[in-house]
Amino acid sequence: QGRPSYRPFDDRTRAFVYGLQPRAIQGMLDFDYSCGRETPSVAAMIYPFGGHHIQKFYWGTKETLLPVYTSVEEAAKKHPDADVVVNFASSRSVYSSTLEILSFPQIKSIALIAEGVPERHAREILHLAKSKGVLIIGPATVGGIKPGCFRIGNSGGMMDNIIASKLYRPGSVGYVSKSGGMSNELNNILSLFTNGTYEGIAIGGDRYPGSTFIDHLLRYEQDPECKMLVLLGEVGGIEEYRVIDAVKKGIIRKPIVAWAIGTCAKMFTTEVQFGHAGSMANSDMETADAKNAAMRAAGFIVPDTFEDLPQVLKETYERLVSNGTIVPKSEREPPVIPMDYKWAQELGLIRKPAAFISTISDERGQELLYAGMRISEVFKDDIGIGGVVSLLWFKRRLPPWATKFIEMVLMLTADHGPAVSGAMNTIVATRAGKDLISSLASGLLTIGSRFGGALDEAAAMFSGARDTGLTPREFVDQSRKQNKLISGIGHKIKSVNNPDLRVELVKEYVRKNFPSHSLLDYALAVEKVTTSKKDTLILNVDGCIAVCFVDLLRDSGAFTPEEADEYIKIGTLNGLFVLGRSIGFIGHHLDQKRLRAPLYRHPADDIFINMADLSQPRVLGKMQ
Ligand code: Q5B
Repeated sequence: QGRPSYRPFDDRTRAFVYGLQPRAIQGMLDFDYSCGRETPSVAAMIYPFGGHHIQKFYWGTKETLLPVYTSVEEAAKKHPDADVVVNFASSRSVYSSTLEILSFPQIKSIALIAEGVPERHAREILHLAKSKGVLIIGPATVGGIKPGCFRIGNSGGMMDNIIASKLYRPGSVGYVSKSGGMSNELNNILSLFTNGTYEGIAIGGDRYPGSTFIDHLLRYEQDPECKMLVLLGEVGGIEEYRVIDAVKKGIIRKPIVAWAIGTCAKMFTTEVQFGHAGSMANSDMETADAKNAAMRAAGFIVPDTFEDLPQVLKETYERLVSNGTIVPKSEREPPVIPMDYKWAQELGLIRKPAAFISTISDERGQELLYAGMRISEVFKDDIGIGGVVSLLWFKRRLPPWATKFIEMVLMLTADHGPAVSGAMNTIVATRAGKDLISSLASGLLTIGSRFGGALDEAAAMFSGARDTGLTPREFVDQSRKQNKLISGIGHKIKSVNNPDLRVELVKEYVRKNFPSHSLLDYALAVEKVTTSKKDTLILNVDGCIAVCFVDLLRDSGAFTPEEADEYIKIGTLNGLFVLGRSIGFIGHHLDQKRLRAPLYRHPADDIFINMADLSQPRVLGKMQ
């Protein structure tokens, strides 16, 4: 990409992120934006599962789309400018994915984030990468950061940390450390005591990192923009000695401040493994003290303690400024990075009205709640489906006689044979090849004011008539005058002589268990009037359930009069029929499926088609 080999990342670097890591990618894009980059550093994601798609990210306050490819090949073909891969593949798949990535010559650097990569795999990757001249950072690392240019994954921490450490613009100090956490600390110290980080790499704590201290320090040595080096080594391994050798041989000549962490190891009576896989001294020369002494002897600037590191960094930096090696640039205003909504909310900086209010259930805690009742309690108290309906529909526990009544209604209305309108439509839809939900919906959509959906209107009409003091006869006469059918009265096949036993069961239960059933009594008096005219004009199942439910709402003591009226108005009662009959409709659907029933076509001889008055086509509009 026209970059010198010592500078693998600059402000035009474009990378692939291997794995679905939306948070890390958003962090990289926020960093890019803070640096004033014109194009996002992430060209695309590579994720072998789930198909080719796109994902949305923020670019400053605006939004941008990034493609997700299923193969490195496709990504490389579409984005020949990308030469870095940040590989988030797990320890299980990092080996195979990195081998695949290495087969594309356009890729010049790979950061391996996974921890726990088998050492054999790490060494094989390293060997192959070396032969192809590819820089490997990691495994077991956050990666690194090139202020003002490019951020590998989550390096540098949260955006407020990035801004505080002035990583949105380059400084003059190149460092290399093992740990990502210590890198953050260094970024902070360098921003306070020097003009900041030029580039910082965390090589990772494994025994066989893909690149080591010397690889990066040699790059910094060659890079004219990097004026001062920092090495933050640690107990274990001998990589620091390779740097000592380079300094001794004059290959590294830039001032180098260094410290090996782990000097406290001598306090322990046995050898201690410090966090990283490689951080254990296997010989005297691998101790932090020995390394610090050797580095000091070779001419490194080594503080007496880690606490003195900021002071020696400051002195070294000021010396480079005074001898003109570093010319400090004027600071630019830190960029304003839009804060993530969630984060701002967590900090209590913003508030927003909720788009929905919900008051019946809550699944956010450890246990699902129905109107405040734990699901385990629902079963412990054995409240049944009637109890669940009372919680979710009425937000309260109704007395057992009421919940039993709800259950009775659901059982009574569950089905009324295949001939009723809703069951027919369910069956026809099933036989047309529709699935369960579509067939059920087809049946449910048939429920209307004449079939099954007369409960609310019946409740309103009967209670309205009784409340305004109409006698049953006056009510019937008034309805006739208004040309209105009384909802809840009349049935296609049931009559005085062929009574609907479902209605008888409801009446019997209500008379026995309800504290009062005044509206039922009123409705039965109305029925007397209507059946005297025609014996099919009985109080039907819809009407009977409706008036009894009004008695329940008004006289159970569980509802205020206003609540009782509201439940009638908002269509609660039809819900009882809908819920109950869904059981039957599903049964009819399954029945037809079991029977392998073919497509239904209504026999033509059962349809009277009359187009006599259409024998001459009608002319619409004016003919010329
Ligand atoms: N007349 C139910 O009609 C039906 C009258 C009336 C005053 C009335 C009809 C009606 C109100 C709605 C209602 C729920 C359409 C019914 C249900 C669930 C089901 C279904 C199942 C199940 C029946 C004949 C004469 C005419 C009419 C007069 C009729 N209804 N007068 N108030 N309500 N009811 N629906 O039998 O003088 O001869 O012109 O709309 O409550 O859906 O099993 O099938 O579980 O699935 O066809 O039980 O009553 O009667 O319309 O020929 O009328 O009676 O004015 O008088 P029919 P029509 P006239 S339960």
